[in-house]
Amino acid sequence: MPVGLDTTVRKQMKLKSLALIAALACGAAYAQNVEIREAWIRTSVPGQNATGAFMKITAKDGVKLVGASSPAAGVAEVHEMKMEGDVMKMRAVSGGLDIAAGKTVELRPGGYHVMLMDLKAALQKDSTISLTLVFKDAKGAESKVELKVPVSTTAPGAVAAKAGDMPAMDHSQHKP
Ligand SMILES: [Cu+2]
Repeated sequence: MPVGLDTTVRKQMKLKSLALIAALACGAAYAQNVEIREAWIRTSVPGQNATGAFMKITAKDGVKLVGASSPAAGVAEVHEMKMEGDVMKMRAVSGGLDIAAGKTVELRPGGYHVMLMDLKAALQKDSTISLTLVFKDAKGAESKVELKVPVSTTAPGAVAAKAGDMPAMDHSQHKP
């Protein structure tokens, strides 16, 4: 009886470690399932406490964006903007932002964004900021995506589409 018990325990332990390896392998493949394009972080001026990170997120399997972090910010949160009466209000997305399978969700000014708060320094144009996004799959397993995000005054798509308008826009946004 004691021998049989011992074998059972050992079997369970083996199973557990196999499950862990499977989870890790899954996490790696899963991170590749999440595609992030056109990420950018808006510049900030000295003394400014917060700014936003924007991007397009696509996932082959449905996921939720549940969190973020960056060495440039004390706090990073997934936010949404919503009209409440005549007032545009911003708040943390509770329970995570749904990224439906195969659909692209755009984080953009005036909509969903990753809010970087408690900024440690002004974010200069053309610098690069590390940003980590945390996703959760349907089973609740978390995975992280590490990004190097350019700091800019406008979205990368807007630069390409409105090249002619850029100098004026750049200038106005550079005023401290
Ligand atoms: Cu916000």
